[in-house]
Amino acid sequence: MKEIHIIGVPSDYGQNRRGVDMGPSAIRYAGLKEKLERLGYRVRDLGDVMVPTPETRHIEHQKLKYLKEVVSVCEALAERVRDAVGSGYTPVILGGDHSIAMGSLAGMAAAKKQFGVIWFDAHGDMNTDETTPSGNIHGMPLAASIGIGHEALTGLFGIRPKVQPENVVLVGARSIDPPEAELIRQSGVHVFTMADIDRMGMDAVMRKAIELAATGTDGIHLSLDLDGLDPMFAPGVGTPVNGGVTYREGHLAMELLSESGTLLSVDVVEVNPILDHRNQTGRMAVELVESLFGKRVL
Ligand code: Z70
Ligand code: MN
Ligand code: MN
Ligand code: MN
Repeated sequence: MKEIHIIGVPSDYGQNRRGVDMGPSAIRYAGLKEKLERLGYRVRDLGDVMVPTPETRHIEHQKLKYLKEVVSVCEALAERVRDAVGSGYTPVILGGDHSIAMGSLAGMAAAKKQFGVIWFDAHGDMNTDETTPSGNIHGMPLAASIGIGHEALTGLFGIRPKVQPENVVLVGARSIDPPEAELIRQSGVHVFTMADIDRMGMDAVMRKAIELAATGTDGIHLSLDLDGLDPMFAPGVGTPVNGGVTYREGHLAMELLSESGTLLSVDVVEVNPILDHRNQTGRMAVELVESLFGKRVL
């Protein structure tokens, strides 16, 4: 069985609400390492990527807040991911806000010829510095990773694009800004909204998503934004959006991806312990990762 490497990225530079920087702690505290070991894996925790303290920094760019810090954190993460995957390990990356996924995907692009991405999220994360309503870079990482947006983000780690849009699938979308919707339509990424999940069922959606992300690639990176789940099950996120994926649909999605045998790497992002209730969202994150790595009832 493959060895798992845990990498923490305690960064909240991609959004303005402090608290997601404590995500890696909350997820570790919920027993991530022990529970993966119980499933039979060798697990190494590599600790955290260095993240500068926000109180020592200031915003230079209103449409790309904390650009320098986001880029430096992502490049440091990219090196760790490239080295882990290059040595045959499976990285489990703990955010932090979703901007860190640009680093995960940069590292994957450096290690693999071609890979697919399943982007589990209430949001599209397909804004650019020209469409952003907030200036928060966590609303931009998917666009940047397929080569759309400011060159400081699209050219991160010297690779552009990180992933081909035809191998990218959004799952759980229900909150998209109008100009962002236009970019999504033009980009060629695949989208299964909550309405699609209601109509088709999670089983059919995930089977299709896995096929789209895996076709012609070496495997799949899962980018798991906890706000994709309904706030009933994951209240500790910066931007809760009603009408999300249920507890059971979430586990089913992880089980199907696990059974496909295509998983290369995963990031778990946007867990905010300050907004959470007794670490419910941190525990949910660990449960989903257990299903993703093969935990079953019987
Ligand atoms: C909005 C923006 C967002 C969370 C991504 C929201 C972005 N579309 N929020 N992830 N939690 O500001 O770009
Ligand atoms: Mn996101
Ligand atoms: Mn989101
Ligand atoms: Mn957020």
